Amino acid sequence: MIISDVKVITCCPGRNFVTLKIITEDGTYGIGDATVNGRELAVDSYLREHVAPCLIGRNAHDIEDIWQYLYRGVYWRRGPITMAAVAAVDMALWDIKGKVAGLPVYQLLGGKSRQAVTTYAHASGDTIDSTLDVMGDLVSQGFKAIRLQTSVPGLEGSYGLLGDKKDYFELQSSRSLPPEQPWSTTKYLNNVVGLFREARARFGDEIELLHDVHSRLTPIEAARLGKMLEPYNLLFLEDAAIAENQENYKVIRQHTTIPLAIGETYNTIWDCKDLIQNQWIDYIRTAATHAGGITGLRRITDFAAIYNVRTAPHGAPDLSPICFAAQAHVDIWAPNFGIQEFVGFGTSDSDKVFSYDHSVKDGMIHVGDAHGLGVDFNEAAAAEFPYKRSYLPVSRLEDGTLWHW
Ligand code: GCO
Ligand code: MG
Repeated sequence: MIISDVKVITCCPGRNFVTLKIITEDGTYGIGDATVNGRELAVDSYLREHVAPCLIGRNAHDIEDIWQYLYRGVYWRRGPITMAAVAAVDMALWDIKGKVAGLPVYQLLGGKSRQAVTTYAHASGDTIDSTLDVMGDLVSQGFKAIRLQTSVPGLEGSYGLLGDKKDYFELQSSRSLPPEQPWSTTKYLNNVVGLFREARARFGDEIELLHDVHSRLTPIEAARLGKMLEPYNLLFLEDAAIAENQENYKVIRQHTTIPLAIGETYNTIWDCKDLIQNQWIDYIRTAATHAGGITGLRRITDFAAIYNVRTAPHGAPDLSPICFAAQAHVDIWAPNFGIQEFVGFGTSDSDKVFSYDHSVKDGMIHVGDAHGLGVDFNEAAAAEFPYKRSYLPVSRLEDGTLWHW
């Protein structure tokens, strides 16, 4: 299975996606996702200029050796751009191996540990009431776990909400520079607990509730929020604070029993080693695209299992359907799988470019049995949707201080 061609395609069917296609001499191909939201062309160029030439002539079956070659062999280890490139290569090679073996990738990992993959959906709105109306719709569609985000009164534009109602919540758009959003911890803390109190009053105690702080609190503020939310039994509180210093989570953990989740921006096991080993978190949210592909996720998953940490892979819309497929295979295998974030497989435009062999019923992803990852990429359709520069927003405190978005 000698690799004879490598293509990098960056397209924008609604939002930007970087896709890698690895082709072998007999025409078998595999695809991988390398999208880094707002920095797409950095990975595109890394793959095109630095990775593709090293892949030609290698045996596509040597997934582990190629992973090590691109990670350990590169001197400049880790980082979002390098690891997204490694991830895309890794996914494409697992796709090829599955196609050659005549098996879905989950079978190569060890088979199914469950029948289907439980997901959580997003409900958001301008008010607590409208957020809970969205939650009601999701519950009636069969979702059993819902992430709740609501506007903060007095703050223009909050994380997790539809911006101008056309773009998804990150406000990815044709704006020429990153949009700015104000932040006030006091205003947020005064509002957020009511959202969960009302949700429990309206929907009872069985439905699972989640919330994403998007790293805007300091560790001690996060600890306080954890205590305030304890009565409402969240499945987890996500990104309660930044953990560049992993000991931040020791502070939070000392004060609250709320389950904690983090990891969507992490690139390798080293970003979460202390968090996991010290049992400061309950869910690790690394994504296949950003943490070294299926091989990277599998390593983190096995390590986490030893410390009772479960997986909850990132599932935002800036991960392409290829990443969703890769994660679905890992999710259905992982003995310590927790829950998969899910915001739909795509839009009508992205469906012209990507096709997939998975379905969702009653809030669960049913993984198909197509060989490989079970996802495909239409190059001709992608050419109709050229790349458009876009940025994530930035956040500032009300006095102008730059804050964590
Ligand atoms: C989530 C994430 C996303 C990120 C986005 C950034 O939990 O789904 O926080 O909303 O903001 O993926 O690119
Ligand atoms: Mg998040």
